[in-house]
Amino acid sequence: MGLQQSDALDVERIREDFPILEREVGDGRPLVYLDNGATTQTPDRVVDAISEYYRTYNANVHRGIHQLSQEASIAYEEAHDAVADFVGADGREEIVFTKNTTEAENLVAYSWGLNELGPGDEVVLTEMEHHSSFVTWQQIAERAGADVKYIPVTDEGTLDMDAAADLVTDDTAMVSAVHVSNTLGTVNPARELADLAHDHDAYVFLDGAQAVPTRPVDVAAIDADFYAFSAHKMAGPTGIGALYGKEEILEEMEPYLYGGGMIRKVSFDETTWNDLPWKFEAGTPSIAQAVGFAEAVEYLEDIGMESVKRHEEHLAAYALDRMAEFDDIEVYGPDDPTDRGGLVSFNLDGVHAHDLASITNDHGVAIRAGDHCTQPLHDKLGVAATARASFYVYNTTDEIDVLLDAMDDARELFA
Ligand code: C6P
Repeated sequence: MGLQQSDALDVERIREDFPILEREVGDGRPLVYLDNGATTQTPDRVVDAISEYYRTYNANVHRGIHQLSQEASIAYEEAHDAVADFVGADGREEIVFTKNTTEAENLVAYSWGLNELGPGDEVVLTEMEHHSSFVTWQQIAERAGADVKYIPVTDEGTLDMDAAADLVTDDTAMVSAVHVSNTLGTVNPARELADLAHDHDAYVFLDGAQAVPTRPVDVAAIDADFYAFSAHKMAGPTGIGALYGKEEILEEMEPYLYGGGMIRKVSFDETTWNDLPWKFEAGTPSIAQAVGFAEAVEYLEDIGMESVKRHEEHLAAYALDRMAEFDDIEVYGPDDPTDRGGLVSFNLDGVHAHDLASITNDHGVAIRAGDHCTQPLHDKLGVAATARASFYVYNTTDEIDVLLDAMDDARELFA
């Protein structure tokens, strides 16, 4: 396949890092992987780092005096440093490794929310939240007797910040918002949301699951109190994600899970907690995954996150342009590609998104179809499902053309 280069990245070179992209699928078509919003592919050097861990220094961390345990502990701790550095946190104390973004949301909702929220308090979400934030805060607020409000999404697919200014009041205890929407692609004004929350002495939690993989993120510049993301959406392994939290807030919070590793001293009468971030990392953690996470972060740093962002915008702009050629394609989210992450959700007239994804699959094209874990947003859009193409560093405009060609087939089949 001739590769269309963006001026931002040497895509042809990058593709060599991902042998999976050489696969053929279906009836012998080259794989066109456009489901990166769900999970990205993993470059060889991340797989190699995990493999090297298992082959040469596999041991439990923070428990052993022996050399392998020391080596594993150092790698595990340094992985926190690498991730902290990547998002502009002050240090490892502010980075808690979790299973994924979802667990990071639950950690804060259970540990902070259940203890701090009560009747009269309000949690402000957005209508475009992923279920990981939506359901978690909805349930914890209900258990705590607090109310939940939603910042509306405008017809352009952006947050209605005028409405937000009215919704966030002195009763607000938490504003929890997605940074980049996994459905609309909208890039929300993270700093503005943080300032709004802080003006009312509330905390802000930003869901960066789609943001950290695709653009430079600086949690200090945003002034986020909490910020969450998953390694598997940023060239890293599954099974690990990160919660950033301001050190002084994490210090004050109760542990989320109890057990080994998170304690300082246990007696028959009382237990005291370990230092940050270990206070929030009970039990044997995901050590190999942490090693892979750190390698993924270094891989992305080597590419450069500004370049990743420009490449994502380039592909989103191309996809939006190509789709605009057809009257029967409805695209959801902002028109301006610089206002977007590198993903496009859409529907083809008369073809259910699931059927469309099945037909594109026959062409080797992997896209996602469904509600993308944003059912309330889909209700608001008035559709049960959308199809979604989401891009990463190895994708090309040629691949977007393959998707559009596959959609021609769908038109013919359903005509
Ligand atoms: N979105 C998608 O295809 P986890 O599963 O915990 O790693 O990430 C959850 C999550 C939270 N917030 C946003 C904005 C997300 O996009 C996701 C994961 C996937 O869109 C799976 S539903």
